[in-house]
Amino acid sequence: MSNNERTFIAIKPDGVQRGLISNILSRFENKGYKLVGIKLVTPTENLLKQHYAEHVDKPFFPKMLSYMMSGPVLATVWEGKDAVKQGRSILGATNPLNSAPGTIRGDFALDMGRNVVHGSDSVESANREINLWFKKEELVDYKISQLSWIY
Ligand code: FUP
Repeated sequence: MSNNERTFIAIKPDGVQRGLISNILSRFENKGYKLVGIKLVTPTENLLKQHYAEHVDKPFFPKMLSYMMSGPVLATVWEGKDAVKQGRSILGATNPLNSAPGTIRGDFALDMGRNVVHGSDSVESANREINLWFKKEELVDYKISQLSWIY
């Protein structure tokens, strides 16, 4: 168990355009996670092909690519206990039909192709995705004293 596990969470173009940034960031802050990286990026095809390497040959990939390139994405990195698993549960299931109310997708999404957010699905993919989207010097290290109420 470590309190400094990191996960990559991205607010996709629909989430940014719909004005959901502050609502989504609040959920991670409220839970007790520490923001250690944040930037707006309009992803290139090359970046997305690496990010979604496992999906490049899937039939839905071209549509997903144009959706993901349609505007800025808010790329974030959050740190804290069980960040990857907790991050996935804050997001809700990939398919909004299965995502519970109270989760981000359960509250804001109806369509799998417009599901508002991305979150790493394992510690390994988190490390890979963080390195892909961020340079080392873009990630910060700092202490939040309030965290002693959470841990
Ligand atoms: P996730 O780990 O939640 O990002 O989900 P997946 O890796 O299974 O899928 C990646 C993205 O592909 C999802 F956000 C939605 C999209 N997708 C489709 O648009 N259609 C599909 O049939 C499957 C996935």
